[in-house]
Amino acid sequence: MARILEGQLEAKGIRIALVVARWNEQVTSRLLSGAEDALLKHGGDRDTVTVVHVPGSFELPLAASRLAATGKFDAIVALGALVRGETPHFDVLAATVARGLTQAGMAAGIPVIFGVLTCDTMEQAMDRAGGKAGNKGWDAALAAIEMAGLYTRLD
Ligand code: DLZ
Repeated sequence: MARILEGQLEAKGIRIALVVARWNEQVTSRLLSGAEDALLKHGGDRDTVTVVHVPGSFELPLAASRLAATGKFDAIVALGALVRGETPHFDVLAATVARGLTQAGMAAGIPVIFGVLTCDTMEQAMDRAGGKAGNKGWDAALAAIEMAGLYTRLD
């Protein structure tokens, strides 16, 4: 019989930092609410949740990497909303942010979760921030809870 290792959706005692981009705040504030709801509804405690605001998604990996290096968190959730404009700026940002968040998690050895929307329109972004397509902030927080639990089992 195989030995199965997986994280549970139990947030009690897990120290989580939510790093939130202010750009497209009408979207990111909803992602933040969704993430906070998910943590509290899965046994998390307000005292173990830290919220950090940064100007835009480009700054998410910078703050996530710094927070991860403190050793004070079991997981970090990066929340942002990239909405395509008329220039290739969006593609550059999306790739840079994804790579930066991956590197931050790998370097520090804790899960850094990608809760960044990459959408063509603001309508698509709002749909994914508590609208008809759910709330990706909630989903990202669940991934953080599960991965933080899994990491303790992998050690
Ligand atoms: C500059 C910029 C643009 C054009 N679009 C977005 C976006 O859709 N979502 C987002 O989170 N941030 C955007 N930014 C801001 C950059 O992420 C960054 O904050 C600035 O370039 C300053 O480094």
